[in-house]
Amino acid sequence: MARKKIALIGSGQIGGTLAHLAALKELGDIVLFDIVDGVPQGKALDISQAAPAEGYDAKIKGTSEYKDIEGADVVIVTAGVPRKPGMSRDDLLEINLKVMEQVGAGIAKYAPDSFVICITNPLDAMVWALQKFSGLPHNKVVGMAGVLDSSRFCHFIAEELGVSVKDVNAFVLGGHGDTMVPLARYSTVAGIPLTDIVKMGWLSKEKLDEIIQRTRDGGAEIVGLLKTGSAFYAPAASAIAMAESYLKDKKRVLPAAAYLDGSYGVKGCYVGVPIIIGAGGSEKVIEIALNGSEQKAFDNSVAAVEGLIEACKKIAPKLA
Ligand code: A3D
Repeated sequence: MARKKIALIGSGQIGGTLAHLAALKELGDIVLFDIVDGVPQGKALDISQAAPAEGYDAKIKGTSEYKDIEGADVVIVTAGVPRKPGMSRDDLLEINLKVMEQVGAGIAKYAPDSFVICITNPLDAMVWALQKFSGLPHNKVVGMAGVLDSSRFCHFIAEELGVSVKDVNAFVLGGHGDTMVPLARYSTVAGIPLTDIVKMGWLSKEKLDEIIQRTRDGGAEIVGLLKTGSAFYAPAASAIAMAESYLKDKKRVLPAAAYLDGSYGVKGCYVGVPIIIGAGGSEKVIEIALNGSEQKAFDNSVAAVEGLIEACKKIAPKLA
């Protein structure tokens, strides 16, 4: 069986890390694409030269031509600009929307059968626009944010309780922004919901609230520390988990920005919800029951995403 092909549109901080992780996991051959000539070629050569030391087999090519992504099984999109300190994800809307138009055209022409994972911010609006610009089916275009946000939540919980991250399962719903909804009731340590862990006195309510807020601000905390650019190791690892689930038909249940056509009472936009990712792409949206305050927080998050989509339509009327 021929190796799978993974195309990475954008070869910056996340793109380079994605290429390295995909190679280490031997997910397939890799094409790094970027408009800045030399960067994808340089990173491809560097990662290829790490192969003998690491012992992986993968062909890695750097390119500035869309035709090289032809036939890709998975396309992961990070093209665009990241945040600088003081900027919100939404400040990137106008510039990254133009980038999505070019990327969508490239995917439509050369990789129309691929599974597309968008990472470019503001995530929920960009994945919506990328699906429109590419014309690929909704189940084949998803956004990566929930795995990352949940991973951050997990890390903070595991660190606070002094337990292995392997035993922590955390859930974050909604848009990837300040309105995201970390769900304590559906987040567990070895199956015990965090709400029960608070009742048991293992974690205080104040500490849990602090962790929830730190999760919401997780991206900004790293932007503030790095000063140039935003997080890239954890975002790349999160997208690779999604790509692997698709390529190996693992049917993992992962939170991701998925197209909602009525579930959760939402129609026509991408929002972070749990989905099953398998060979069919986004195979099923899992609709979990929300209580009053969770529903309110989710609705608030959906409203923020809808606002961004309206802003996209104003900038690019053909999306309307
Ligand atoms: P960066 O290192 O700047 O890489 C972006 C790359 O995109 C650069 O190499 C650019 O040359 C390239 N690029 C720009 N325009 C185009 C174009 N038209 N076609 C192809 N390539 C282009 O950024 P990064 O890798 O750190 O981040 C990439 C994106 O991911 C940004 O929008 C971030 O805000 C976003 N991001 C999202 C998350 C989520 O959880 C959703 C987390 C972290 C970063």
